[in-house]
Amino acid sequence: MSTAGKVIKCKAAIAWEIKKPLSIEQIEVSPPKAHEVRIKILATGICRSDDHVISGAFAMPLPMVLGHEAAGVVESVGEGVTCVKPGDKVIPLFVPQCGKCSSCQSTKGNLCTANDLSSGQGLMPDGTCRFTCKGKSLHHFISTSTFTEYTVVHENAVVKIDDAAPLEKVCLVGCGFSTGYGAAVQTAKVEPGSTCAVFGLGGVGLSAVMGCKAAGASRIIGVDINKDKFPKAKELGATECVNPLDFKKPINEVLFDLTGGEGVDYSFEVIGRIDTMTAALASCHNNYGTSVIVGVPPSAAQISLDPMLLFTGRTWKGSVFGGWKSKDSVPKLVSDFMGKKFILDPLITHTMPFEKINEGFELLRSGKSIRTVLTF
Ligand code: PAD
Ligand code: ZN
Ligand code: ZN
Repeated sequence: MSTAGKVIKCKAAIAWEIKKPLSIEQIEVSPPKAHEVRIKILATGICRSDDHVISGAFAMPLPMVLGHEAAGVVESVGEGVTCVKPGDKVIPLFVPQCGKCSSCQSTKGNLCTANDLSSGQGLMPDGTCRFTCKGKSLHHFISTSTFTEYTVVHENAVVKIDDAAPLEKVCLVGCGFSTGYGAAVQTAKVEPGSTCAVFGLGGVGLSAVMGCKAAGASRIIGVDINKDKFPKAKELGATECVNPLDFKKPINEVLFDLTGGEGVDYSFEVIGRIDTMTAALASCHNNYGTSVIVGVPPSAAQISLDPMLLFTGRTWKGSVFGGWKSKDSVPKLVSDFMGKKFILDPLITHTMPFEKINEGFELLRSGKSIRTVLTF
């Protein structure tokens, strides 16, 4: 029996309050309105950005259905949707691509103005919600909301992928892999022979390591306070790893020592802390070094720094979703995965049923997982 046009009752993990476990409950998911798509989610990864909302570091209106790194199948479409049809395998896009705004039209940017990262309203573009639980509306998370059996997204925030793609792997193209890899190959444009430092060796940082390697970097220095992350970083391309806790000196001085007083050509902050953002900037070459902020900054945080760090010529950039224009790039990245141009398996340390979502978050917080993929 078709569910199109009807309200679907299904399970979702709800964040009612910060610093509390997610609660799995039955919710009602409204049919998609015009230019919207309802998706049956089949696999979703747990990313630190979801945890930043739970911890309160990334302030969002609650209650909310979190999750943004996923893959699924289109259940039904609203009026006027032509980009996907029921049955298509798709990836939701936490950075939409409307094709019309200045960033979509420029070759220089990817952060479509239709994104809900900067304003964090937690609503569909028409200002309403498609989820309810016990009579209360639930907010949407950054145009996606994937910790649910069914979600509704705007057509600008979903793209069809290869029918043969394994969803429990390519869900990582929806965030972690593409973000880290793109920060290196696309935002920084790492060149062959260069020296790079990646701060934070989680799922996103390891993907940045892979990007640096693919771009031909000759030295890739992994930086993490959890040395258990080092073996995998080396397996994926890090030429050496350092633990800031092993040194009395600030880590930027350690990196200068390691590079004969030059600093690295490219550094990446993939943690989400302002002290490491400044340390990563200070670690790169004082004249032509480039540092890229990938970690989500804590809401309302301010950075103060010695302007000399920038005056001498360094470049400081941010990178959201690896600088990729999402609709154009996600299907290509999935094809590249299918063509074995990169691997995702080492990033997926755990796969578990959706019901175990809180266990998945505990593994991330304790530093024991890279990516946990939840299946439905
Ligand atoms: P993760 O928690 O798996 O990895 C973070 C790593 O940083 C861990 O290995 C930690 O041990 C390490 N770490 C923590 N504190 C320090 C420290 N002081 N010095 C050195 N290392 C430290 O997270 P993730 O890989 O899922 O995400 C990393 C960040 O990237 C996080 O802030 C997340 O919100 C952000 C992100 N940004 C985008 C984007 O589009 N810019 C997308 C996805 C994730
Ligand atoms: Zn993410
Ligand atoms: Zn746009």
